[in-house]
Parts: sequence; structure tokens; C-alpha cells
Amino acid sequence: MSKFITVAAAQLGPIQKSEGREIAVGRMIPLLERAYHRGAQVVVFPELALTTSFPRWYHEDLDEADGWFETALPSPATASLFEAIHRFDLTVYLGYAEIAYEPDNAGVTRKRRFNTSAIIAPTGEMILKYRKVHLPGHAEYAPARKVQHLEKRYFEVGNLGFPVVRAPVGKDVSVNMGMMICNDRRWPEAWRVLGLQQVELVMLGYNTPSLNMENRGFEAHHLRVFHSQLSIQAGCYQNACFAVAVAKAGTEDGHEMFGHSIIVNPQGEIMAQATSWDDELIVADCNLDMCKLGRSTIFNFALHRRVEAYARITNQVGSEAPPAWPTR
Ligand code: CDT
Repeated sequence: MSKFITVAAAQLGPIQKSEGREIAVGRMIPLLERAYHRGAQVVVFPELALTTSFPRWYHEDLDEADGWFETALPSPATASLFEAIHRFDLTVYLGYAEIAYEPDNAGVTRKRRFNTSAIIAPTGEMILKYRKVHLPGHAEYAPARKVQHLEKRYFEVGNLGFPVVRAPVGKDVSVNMGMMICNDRRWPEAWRVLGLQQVELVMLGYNTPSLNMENRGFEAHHLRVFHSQLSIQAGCYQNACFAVAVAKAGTEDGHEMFGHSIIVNPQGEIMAQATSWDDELIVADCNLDMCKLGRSTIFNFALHRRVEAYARITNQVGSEAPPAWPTR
């Protein structure tokens, strides 16, 4: 018998700086309801789904930014979201900014900040937590930029690796689920670590500005979208998994982010794509048995991987120039 699940990408339109969690949650609950009526068992929301994409705003004192972070979930502001998750019997990916009091590498317990996502069970329990590993942007205010991207200021590098969990989804199916957050999708290493754990469903939220300020704001819009989709489609194909990749889209306080949320199958094909830059639900039926083909043939890792040739992947961070020819 085939293993089918129905998944939904719950794209969110813009959340303005002045809008609190009650606005976001008030828009997320109807999306959950629509997902339920369309037969979905899994719903994926974007990165930092409860607030505006706040790393574009500079706070000199980090503690002044605490209002953007969650110290507990559920909280009074998110309780109704968790109730809806329970009411509609859904498994949900939620991206949020997290403050945790926990030991650092030196063993000192202190206030730590992460860009986090969680898979929440229909009971409201947290099935799995992930903290973003690939933090883009910069740590200090950059006057030359039209848009700041201060993730390196507000967040520490995630310390949970790329975990995968097998958990029930709906009534009769268990699914190997893993997570990424935004910039992670551009890194094949992240996909492969998930693939090595036989991930079947990658859930991924993003907030991607339409302007590439690393390139003084210039990069054709279609290329911004192309690179996002290329990365996700390649990741799914090369690791024989599905992905639900979900944007926060539209113009937040004058700053544009592209949408194009997609659901991708293990062949790398786009099964569904959002067409607005607003709140929008897209749904796809996924036959998890499709993951078996790639995993047992061209990407049979046990048979074909050659780790002895990959040492540079984990021993080296930056690239090195090759030797010039002739070498004598
Ligand atoms: N949120 C996030 O990770 N966005 C990055 C672009 C940041 S531009 C400095 C992304 O890869 O989409």
C-alpha cells in the first residue's frame, strides 16, 4: 500500500513592524482551517512567522530586541494557534525567534538567541526543534545598505545540527521529517546531512528580500527566485525527498520579499507553487514511496558515496586556490 500524506504550504503576506503577534496568529488560524478542509495533515509556515522580518531593524542594545523573541511556546499570544493546531489535528512547522537560557560552549548558562523552527504535533507537543545554522547578513549596522540584514547580530549559530525524526502524521502514516531555515536551502551539505538520515519530508520556511544588498541591491528578480527554486529542487532530487518551502512575502515597511512558495517531489519537480505575495495556501498529495526510487538507485548512498574523496567538505571552510600549472 502506498504511503500518502497531504501537505500544505501556508505562505504569509507581509507583517508590518507595528503589527503584533495577535495579527500574525489571527491570519495563521484561518490558513490552518483551510488546510484542514483541503485534507492536509501537515502545514508549514515561514521563517520568523510570528513577527516582521526584524533583522532588517538595528538595535544597538540586543536586549532592546527581546520583544521579537519567544521565551516559551505556547505563550499567551500563541495559545490560540496551538488550540487551532489541536482542533484541526495538524502537524505544523513554525518558524520563530527563540530566547533560551542554557549553557554555552564554555559551560556558562546565559541568555542565548536563535533563529528557530519547531515541528508541533496535533497534541501541541514539540516533536523536534531546529536552530538555523547558516546565518546570512552581518552583525554591525551597515550604512551603505538600503536594507539591513542583521541575523549575525541577533542570532547565534544553531547548535542542534540537522536532526531528523520519524513521527506519525495523520492516522496510519509515519514520516521521516527534517527542517531547514531560509539560507540553509542554498547549502548542499545541509540537504545531504538530512538525506543521510533518510529524510522524506523537508520543511523549510524563508524570508528572502527581493534586493541582493551583497551585490549593491542588483540581481534580476527572476534570478533571485530561480536560485531559491534551483537549490530546493536539486536538494530534493539528490536526497530523494519532498520539500515544502514557504515564504513570508510582500512588502514589509517598504522592504520587498519574494514569495514563490513551492512543494517539490523527489524527482525535483515543482508540484505546487504560490502565485500571490500574500497569505496563500497551496496543497499537494505526496506519495512517500517516491522516495524509495532515488534512494535505492542513483542516490543509493551506501553503494555509491566515496567519503575518502570528500575530506575537504568537513576539514576546510573557505576555498583554496589550486596549484598553478606547470608545477615545477
Ligand atoms: N532569511 C534569510 O536567510 N535570507 C537569505 C538572504 C539574506 S540576504 C543577506 C536567503 O538566503 O534567502
